[in-house]
Order: sequence, then C-alpha cells, then structure tokens
Amino acid sequence: MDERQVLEGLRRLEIETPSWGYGNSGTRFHVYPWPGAARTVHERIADAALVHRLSGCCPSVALHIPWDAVDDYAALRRYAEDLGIRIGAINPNLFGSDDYRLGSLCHPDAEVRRQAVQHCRECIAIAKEVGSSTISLWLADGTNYPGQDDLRDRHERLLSGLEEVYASLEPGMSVLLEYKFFEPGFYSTDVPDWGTAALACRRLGPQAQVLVDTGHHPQGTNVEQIVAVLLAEGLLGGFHFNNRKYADDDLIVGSIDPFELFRIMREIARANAADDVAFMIDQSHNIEGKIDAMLQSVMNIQTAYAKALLVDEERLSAAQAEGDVLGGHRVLVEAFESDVRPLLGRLRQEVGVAADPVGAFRAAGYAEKLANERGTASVESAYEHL
Ligand code: RM4
Ligand code: MN
Ligand code: MN
Repeated sequence: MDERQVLEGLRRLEIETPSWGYGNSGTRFHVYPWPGAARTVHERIADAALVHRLSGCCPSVALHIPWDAVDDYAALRRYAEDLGIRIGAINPNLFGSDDYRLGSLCHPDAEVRRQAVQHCRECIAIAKEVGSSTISLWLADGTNYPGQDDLRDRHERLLSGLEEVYASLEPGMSVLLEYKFFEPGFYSTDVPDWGTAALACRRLGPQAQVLVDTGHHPQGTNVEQIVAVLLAEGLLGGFHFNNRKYADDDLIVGSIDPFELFRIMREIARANAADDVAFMIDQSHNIEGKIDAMLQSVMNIQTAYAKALLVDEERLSAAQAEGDVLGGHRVLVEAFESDVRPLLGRLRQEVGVAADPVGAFRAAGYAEKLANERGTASVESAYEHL
C-alpha cells in the first residue's frame, strides 16, 4: 500500500468512545474521584465530543442504560448532534439490579428473564430514538459453584432470551454479543467465549454478530486468530478495545501490549474490514485522568492500524508460499517497527487536528477548566461496580 492509500485507510477509521469511560470509576477497594470528571450523561457526551474535536476520528459515543438514562431521548440526540457527534451503541445493563443476583436472560426465574428481555426491548426503542443501529449486549450471567444451576438449562434460557431480543430488533439494527470468560461468575459464565457467542449468533441470524472485548480472554489467548476466524465467517461485529495485564483490567488501549494491538489491526487490514466492524473503546480510568487517557487510546489504535496497513502483503504472501518462516515473520515485524508518527502527523493535519491530541488537550488547559466548572464529584456518583 502506498502512502496515499494508507492515509485514506486511516481517514476511514472511526472509533467510538464509551460514556462510562468519562466518569469516575474504581476498583473493589476504592474510587479516587478525579477533578472535573463527568457527572451526568450530558457531561459524558460533552467529553466524548471534545475527544472527537481533538482527535478528528471519534464521531460517536456509546451509552449504557440506565447509567445514561434520560426522559427525553430525542433531546439527548439533538444535544449530541449539536456538539458534533452522534449516539452509537446502546448497552443494556443486565447486572445493576438486585433482581439479577442469579443472572438475567439465564436466571432460573422466568419473571426475571422476562424483565431482562423487556429491558433489552427498551434499549432497542432508545436506539431507534437516538438514531443508533447497534445494541451491544454483555451478560454478567454465570454461577459461582458447581451444582448451583444446570448448565444446559442455562444455555437453553440464554438462547431463548436472545431469540426474543433478536425478534424485537428493527430492520437495519444489529445486536453485538460480547463474551467474557469469567467475572462476575467465578465457576461458570453463560457466554464465556467467542465460540459460544458465535454459535448463538449463527442461531439468531444475520443481525447478530460477535463483539470481541480484548480483555475478556484467558492469559495467552491468541486474540488475533479469533478475530481472523470471526472475520472469515462473517461474524465479527465489533470490538471493545482496552488493554490488560492480568484479567479484565480495562487499561489504556495498547498500553501493555502494543504488538498484540498491531496483530489484531493487521487482521482487520488483511480482511479490508474497517468499514464493517464497530471499533469501540471500553476502558475505565481508576487513577488517571479520563479524557487524555481516552485520547491516548485512540492514538494508539491509529498507530497500530497505520502499521498494519504498511504490511507488505506481496512479500508476506511470497514468503508464506515458499515456507520461509523467518522471512514471513520479518515482514510483519518490519511493519510493526516502522515509525508512523510523520504519517499520522500528516493525517491529523489533513483532518485539522493537532499532531499530538493528548499534548493539545494538556496544553490548552481543558483539564483545569473542567475541574473548575465541575469540581470533584463525590464517589456516590462513581461507577464503583466496574
Ligand atoms: C464488562 C463488559 C461490558 C461493560 C461492563 C461495564 O466487563 O466489558 O462491555 O459494559 O463491563
Ligand atoms: Mn466490554
Ligand atoms: Mn470488560
């Protein structure tokens, strides 16, 4: 790919940021409130809009319902649009109520399952009102102890609940099903892996696809291979990008393992799939600021994708066909090692943003301004449960 094509590819890459990444969050142990962190859905959308203004590539924001619930969704949509962004994936929250102690769609009690399906239907209606075509579904369902519930019955409940949700989708909408191998369930999880998610999506139909959260795998999992296979099967709906060292750490994207991020983006480039996949960030910031950390994630995704687009496909295929093991590996590493900063500088110049959006955020005093305006929120308004 020549430089012009790489720039064109980069221009088309859009990244969605999550409303919940702009508020305070913490661990099981403590929430450290950050001065100026967003306290309301309007502030969260405003912060997402600022990230878009500074990066030029984040035109939508994902919402979590009921964390971001409002009375008037048409007005919320206008509010976002006036700030220059749109509302993206709607995430039903199927874990934040006492009723979900034993699960949501897989709960042993049919009444709780009905309530969970009903919540998903409300989210579909919200998506319609705000002009979004994506429902992003993560189930906290699972069990803690062998014998607590019947694994096959739970699987049946899962599928029939999902079928009901699927049947309520509007034409043109899709449901993205996210898997996670453990937590909050410590013995079993009802959608523990990409295979289970893919089986469910296959059963549901073309409006259902798998969502890969990069932090939701056992250590050592080859995430890019999962991405490659899902792409080949037409089942990759989107990503929740973040990074981790141990489990679902939700750290800044590319902060721990930029090479893994490159390998994932290489599969996207290889399949020429950037337009068909939702690139969403799902991270929370416990000890750092929110907005600059989000910008850093966005920049790291762009860096990885720029490098991925630079892979010399011809030399790579030739090496692979000849069985040149080291040769093929070197082609990939060569792209990973290339310095794409000048290229990204040009891209940002073309879209009218600073070469270093994080630096621009810091230099312009946004953090201080927001801290003055908003103060330091009390921890009651924080996402203590994340
Ligand atoms: C889960 C999962 C979901 C996110 C929740 C808050 O671990 O990643 O995508 O919405 O956390
Ligand atoms: Mn996620
Ligand atoms: Mn997660």
